[in-house]
Amino acid sequence: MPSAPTPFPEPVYVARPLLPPLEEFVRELGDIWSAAWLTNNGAKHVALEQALSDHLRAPHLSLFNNGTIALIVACRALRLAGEVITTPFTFPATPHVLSWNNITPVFADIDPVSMTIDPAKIEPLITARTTAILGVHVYGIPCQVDAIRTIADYYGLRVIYDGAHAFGTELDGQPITAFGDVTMLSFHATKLFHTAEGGALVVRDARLKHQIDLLKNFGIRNEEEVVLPGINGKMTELQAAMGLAVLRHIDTERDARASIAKLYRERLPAINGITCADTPASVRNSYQYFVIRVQEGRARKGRDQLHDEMKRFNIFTRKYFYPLCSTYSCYSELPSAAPMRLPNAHRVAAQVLALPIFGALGQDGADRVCDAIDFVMGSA
Ligand code: T4K
Repeated sequence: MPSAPTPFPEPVYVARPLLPPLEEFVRELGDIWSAAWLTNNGAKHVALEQALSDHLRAPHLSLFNNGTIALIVACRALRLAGEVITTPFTFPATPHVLSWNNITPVFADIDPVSMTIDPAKIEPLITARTTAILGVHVYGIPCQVDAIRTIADYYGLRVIYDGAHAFGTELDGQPITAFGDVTMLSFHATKLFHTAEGGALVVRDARLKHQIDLLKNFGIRNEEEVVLPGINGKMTELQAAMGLAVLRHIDTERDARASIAKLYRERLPAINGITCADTPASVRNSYQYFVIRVQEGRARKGRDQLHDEMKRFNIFTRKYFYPLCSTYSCYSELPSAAPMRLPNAHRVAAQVLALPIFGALGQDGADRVCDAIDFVMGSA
């Protein structure tokens, strides 16, 4: 039997924030100190909103303090109510934003390959109370946007996309934010592009952006008029400064992640029972996550065992997204949450494992992750 690979000296997580050179961040902070302006649409906020609009080819983009608040505001701006059809295979924030708007999430099963909401499962769930479809571009893999649009148009529904993982994703050369009425992006520290905490909404017209900008600032139109029951969703100048510094480095980070993903794809399918979640050829990958699927029965060990045994090598993989949102106690009593209605989601959630993917891991680090997986899956 081959000897066990050497553990990493420090813990290796699935994500590690892209930290720009400290002096670049300090330079940005210097401007903030000079201006004595810390939040409420300051110069850094204005500069980042413009820079991201250009970078993402998203003319109507509105910054937020985090992606979850952004999504809550998106539901408000579109005046959603009643029921919204969504996926159970996602981070808790997705159904929770519906609950925060007094909307009932209705779970539809996912496509077993793309792992995004299955359009064929949406239509039977539409009722007189349905107001929208909330899809998630999970791991940056786009939803079936054309099929979803066709259903939405036929039934007069709105379409929102949770694009928390889809920064820079493109579909057939078009930015992913071009699809749907609203797309949310997350700029959390663990994301390819980040502002420590942060997010954005991208919409299709200036009128809706104006409405969203009001909603994220308490509904204040001017010193004497409050026109909507808004919330505080504002991004601070410190967050925006981080974003401006990070944005200068994300192309290099993307390239480094692309090399790691290539290496994983070359090595891992050789291990029995492991397949790599892949983005279709028509898609520009966000390189936000690298996810494998462990097929019980074909592999010598199951997903959970692999996850646990990797810790021995100081590698901390994550079961994104297990457990399914439909199994949380706050949702499990919903008729749409019954496991028999969501067979693909249950199967996929039991198979997925997110591996470390961040530039600083390097080719050598990625090789060592593969060695560890190989060893765990090959050993008794
Ligand atoms: N929709 C979807 C589909 C999402 O995935 C998310 C967030 C949202 C909506 C909501 O967007 P935001 O409101 O967050 O903008 C992490 C992130 O906190 C969360 O933003 C993200 N999705 C989710 C997939 O991952 P946790 O609970 O797994 O975080 P945590 O603290 O365990 O961090 C993950 C790994 O990253 C750790 O193993 C260590 C490493 N890490 C983390 C932080 C914070 C670092 O190395 N440095 C750090 O600063 O949720």
